[in-house]
Amino acid sequence: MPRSLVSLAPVAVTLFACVMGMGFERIAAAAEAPNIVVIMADDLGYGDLSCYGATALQTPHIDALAASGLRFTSGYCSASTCTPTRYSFLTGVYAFRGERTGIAPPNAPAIIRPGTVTLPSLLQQAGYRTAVIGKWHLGLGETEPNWNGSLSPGPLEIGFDEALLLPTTNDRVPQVYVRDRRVENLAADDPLWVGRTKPSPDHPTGKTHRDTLKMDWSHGHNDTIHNGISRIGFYTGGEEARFRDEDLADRWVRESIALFERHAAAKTTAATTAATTAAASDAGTSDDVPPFFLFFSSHDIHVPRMPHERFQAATSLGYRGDAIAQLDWCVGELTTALDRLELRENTLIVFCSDNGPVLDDGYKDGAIEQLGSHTPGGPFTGGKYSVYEGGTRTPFITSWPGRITSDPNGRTSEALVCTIDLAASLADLAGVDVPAAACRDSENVLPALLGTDRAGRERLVQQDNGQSGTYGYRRGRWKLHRYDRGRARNVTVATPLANTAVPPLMLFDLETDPAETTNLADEKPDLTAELAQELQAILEETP
Ligand code: NG6
Ligand code: CA
Repeated sequence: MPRSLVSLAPVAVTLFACVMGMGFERIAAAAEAPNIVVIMADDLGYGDLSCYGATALQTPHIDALAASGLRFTSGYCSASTCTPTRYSFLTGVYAFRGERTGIAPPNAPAIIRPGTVTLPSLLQQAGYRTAVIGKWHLGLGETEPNWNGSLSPGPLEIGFDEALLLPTTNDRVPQVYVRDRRVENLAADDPLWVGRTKPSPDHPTGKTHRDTLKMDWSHGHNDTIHNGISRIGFYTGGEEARFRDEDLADRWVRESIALFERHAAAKTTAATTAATTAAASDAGTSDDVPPFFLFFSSHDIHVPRMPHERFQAATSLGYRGDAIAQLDWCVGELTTALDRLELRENTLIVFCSDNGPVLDDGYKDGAIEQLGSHTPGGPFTGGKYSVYEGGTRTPFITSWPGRITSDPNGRTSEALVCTIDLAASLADLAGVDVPAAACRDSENVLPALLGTDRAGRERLVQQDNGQSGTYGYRRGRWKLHRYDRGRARNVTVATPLANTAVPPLMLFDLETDPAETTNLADEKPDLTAELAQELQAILEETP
């Protein structure tokens, strides 16, 4: 049992605070709360895991995670692209309410401004030690990133105690790690320059040096070349700071396990200190070490899909499948480490994706040619860039062996939950109040996440990108599509750039037609109008 801080021996308090780098008050609230790990995959579709029905490849570690907890069949991310989903995940606010919440370019400034109440800031307030490891893609810096100086504001200004980042996306420049506020391993005499135009006439690009590439591009992605792959945007310098795409997953895993180990070591130290502080009968115990929140933000399976050599050809699906195998390996490494350190029982793991699947997203990596009978979106239509269900209904798994009971056959939940709900739900779990005006679109669905309630939220707005004017709106079994521009993208998962003409409003019955094939708007004009009004009211809602 955690002890009252009032009775903690001063020496022990100082020690814990020093070990975890935090103040006295932050230890208090969270003493009994579990560690939290949110694993967010990139571009992973509903049908991409064997526990969600894939047969062309196996994902044993993610399947085991699902078998140890709950697998959601109506788990969503809030948008079908990365930046808006991540914005909503961290802030609990729909992306259409924010500014610059569309897909962020390489030199985007910090999109979530300091002072914003966020999931990590709430958890910090509850006493958690918070970290983000992996893809960021939410901008850095005041007006643009200062690549050679302090990359502030960034994650450390909105609630993370530490960060190891892929600053943008793996297909956007630059290919460097950012540690907290600085580019890691940046040599003073080799500054990093990042820009939108070719820096010199002889600067090699995917267009001029196409025959040298180890993976060819199919659309876009033909600017600066790094690691034999041309990217979106231009950069020079920072040679020592650059990573190999093949090594990203290993780095995220190594860094995460080191974090778990630091936590376990702090617990051991605290327990030893408590035992040797004989004079204080009610001294602190290892329970007083603050829990951690880790946002494990995998770059897999975003393009360029370039998994480590040991995963190349691990599946018959080409690099897209091999990247899924690598992602599955990551999950296995994390859970194994938590088991080994005896932290698993008291750690809630949430596994999710930032948007639905895409096949050719700019590189010729065999995703279409080697697809065979695999269906990345499972039973759903559309994928990344789309408000059809395939765009946002994605794998969603919760596991907490100490709290969520398991079932050898795997428990499923039909509750409607979304990554946007993690802010309010995890704040509740950590025992901290969300200020009235904050995280306004985040619903507390904690009972659904823990499997004690089958309902979840009633309605959800889905988006494709920041402020695009394209919306999906689910209320129970009904799904409304609204296209202010009369065009839909990526109606089939293999055609991300296709712009299909569509009516401004469509209505589908997800219960009888999960693939959204039959538009019922003409048959049910009243219901269509009612849902359109509800959606409009949410769009216009002011705090
Ligand atoms: C698009 C890119 C795509 C991907 C996406 C962002 C082109 C033609 N397409 O603009 O390859 O980078 O942005 O993906 O450049 S996300 O998952 O980070 O949202
Ligand atoms: Ca993505």
